[in-house]
Amino acid sequence: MRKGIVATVTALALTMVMSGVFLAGCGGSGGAVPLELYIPTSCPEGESVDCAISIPYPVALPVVVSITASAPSNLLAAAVIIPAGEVYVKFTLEVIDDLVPGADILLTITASAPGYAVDTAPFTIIDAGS
Ligand SMILES: [Ca+2]
Repeated sequence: MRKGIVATVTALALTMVMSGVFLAGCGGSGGAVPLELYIPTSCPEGESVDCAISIPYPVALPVVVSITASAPSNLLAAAVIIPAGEVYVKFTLEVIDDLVPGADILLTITASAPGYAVDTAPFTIIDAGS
């Protein structure tokens, strides 16, 4: 029943701690703690890409990060969880081939979590031409 291009976020299994690594721009400015979304700039239909989300320092509770797309029909509801005490989680963004030729689609992917500043990244779905 899928229509158009669908991207799904899957595979939450792999986690790692970026010990001692602090990201640029995290200096306290009084604002919310920033999320950092790491995502390739594009992915062809039918393929998947490795992505990650991080926070600047570990916290005592898991951080549930919602992943959304600027065209909601292109991204199934997805959330990734940064485990308690960790600052980093990897996930996979899978772009499903709709088997219909069409133009490439530029999306904005947004990561958000309560108490954190959102992060966004551009992401182009490259049409497979089939
Ligand atoms: Ca297509």
